[in-house]
Amino acid sequence: MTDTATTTTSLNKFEKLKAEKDGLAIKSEIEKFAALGWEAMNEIDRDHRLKWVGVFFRPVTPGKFMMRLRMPNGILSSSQMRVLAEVVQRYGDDGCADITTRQNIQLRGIRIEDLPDIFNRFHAVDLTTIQSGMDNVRNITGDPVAGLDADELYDTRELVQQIQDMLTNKGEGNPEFSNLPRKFNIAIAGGRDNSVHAEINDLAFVPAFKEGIGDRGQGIGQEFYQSPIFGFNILVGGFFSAKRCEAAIPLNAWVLPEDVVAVCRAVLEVFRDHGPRANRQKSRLMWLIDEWGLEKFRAEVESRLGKSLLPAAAKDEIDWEKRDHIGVHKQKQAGLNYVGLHIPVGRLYAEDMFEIARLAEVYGTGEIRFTVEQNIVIPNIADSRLEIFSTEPLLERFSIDPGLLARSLVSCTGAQFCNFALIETKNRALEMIKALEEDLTFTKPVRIHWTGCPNSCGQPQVADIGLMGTKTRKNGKTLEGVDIYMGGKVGKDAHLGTCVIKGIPCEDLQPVLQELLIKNFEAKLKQEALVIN
Ligand code: SRM
Ligand code: SF4
Repeated sequence: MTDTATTTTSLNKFEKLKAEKDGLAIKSEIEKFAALGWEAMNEIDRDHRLKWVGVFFRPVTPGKFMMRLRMPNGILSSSQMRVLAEVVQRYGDDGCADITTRQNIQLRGIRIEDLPDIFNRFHAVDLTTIQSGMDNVRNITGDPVAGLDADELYDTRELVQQIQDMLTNKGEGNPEFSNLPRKFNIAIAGGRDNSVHAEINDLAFVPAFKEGIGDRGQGIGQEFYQSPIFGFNILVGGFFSAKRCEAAIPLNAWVLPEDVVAVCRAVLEVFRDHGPRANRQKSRLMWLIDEWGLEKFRAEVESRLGKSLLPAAAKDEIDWEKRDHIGVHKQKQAGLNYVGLHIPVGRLYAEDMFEIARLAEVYGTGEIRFTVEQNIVIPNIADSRLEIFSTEPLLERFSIDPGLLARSLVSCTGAQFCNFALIETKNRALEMIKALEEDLTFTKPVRIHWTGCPNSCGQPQVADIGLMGTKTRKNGKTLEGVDIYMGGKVGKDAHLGTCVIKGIPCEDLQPVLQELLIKNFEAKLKQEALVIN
């Protein structure tokens, strides 16, 4: 283990609890906890270690846990969706699920006594929650239309799965990577529109062609290629935290697809063994890169990899505006379509989940995909089935043609379930969008992201308008409020937005947003539109 980790004299609380017992050890104690009940459990196991198996104690709803799955590339089958639906159905009004900003899903209302049964059911359909929380690698994101998009440069599905298998020992748990200094995010872009937000990941791979010289694994410049060959430029160090947000920076390295898994392993080994562990506010990968400088970091990665990395390709292939995948789109397979359903703020109930599984089977091939915008894509729907598909009642709520504001709305969990939240987000976001769409007309989508606290799970920094929960004062009273971010750009030339207005009380937010939308995003008041017409 690391020089930094072992020589730290005052281990923080989390390093201590990891040093006492590896989080994965909890796997063999689930039956015991189920018999014991949540109130009798040791608090450290209950509140922290259970996160290594994706089970999150929720202080806001004690006794009703959240389970975070892993969905490599955001892909699942209808039978997996049905199992997830059965799990939340059991909890009636307490049970629901949320599609996350990492193309993933979380289940709510879970009771500890049901965990052994739930894990058995998951195992039977190849679902895993392993290492989805605490100091582990989060769900690995890939292109949501991988293998479907005629313009894609690389089908990310297999690579994402291979990385997950390596990191989690095929879902069984891998102690090699279960004690990182902090969480870690990995993304692979396969299309031209950077649909994974590569720039906000600790490690990201973006498509790039290398001219002339190639390397098939024996060192630099071993082979000469007449035509450009495909690979990925590597970005490192992107992250958001309450104290600091950074876009990922180029590592000045390019890899062939077949080397991506090895590069992930090498980067993670370097982070695990040298990443700063003393202060949890300063332990994401970028802090190590700051301390060492990019050259030393790159050299250390190469040494773990056992070979040199080629310099980055001069340009990457991210040259499109970002798509949202909502609506009907032709696939590269003749006669087939993928259809994006808008799931308002990603919230699903058991009956929705059963219905989505049914639609995917009846009209598609049973496959379902999640996007980082918390929506769903159903692929492989034949041209001849589109019309009847569009009459399905579920599409009245999960529209394939939502309003221009609603379609890009993203929201983190917020106060309903998250104890970090400074404000309620999801319900408020929905009400606000409804009110704004009632008053305004739009000519283009505007991406509004809500996040309940500075942890930024709802990624306000990538939005056209980002709203970050805060507490603010008005007339001597403390109220729920937001700091407003603007200027986030996604797709090509992605960059982060910044805070432009601070501390607007939520009760005063609607007119402020209205004005921003009119001034900056070509929105018009409906009244005004009527007058002009
Ligand atoms: Fe997050 C912690 C929810 C994506 C940055 N995040 C949490 C916790 C676990 C806090 C907690 O224990 O209550 C939240 C669980 C609430 C709940 O009950 O749902 C939580 N994060 C989420 C999700 C569900 C938001 C959503 O509604 O979609 C996302 C789950 C993704 C997944 O499937 O794994 C989620 N979180 C993110 C992202 C966005 C991303 O990855 O693109 C970020 C910013 C990017 C990043 O991490 O660099 C993010 N979450 C954080 C942080 C700040 C990390 C830091 O370095 O300080 C925390 C707090 C922490 O880790 O200490 C946090
Ligand atoms: Fe919770 Fe804050 Fe993350 Fe929202 S941003 S889910 S409130 S930790």
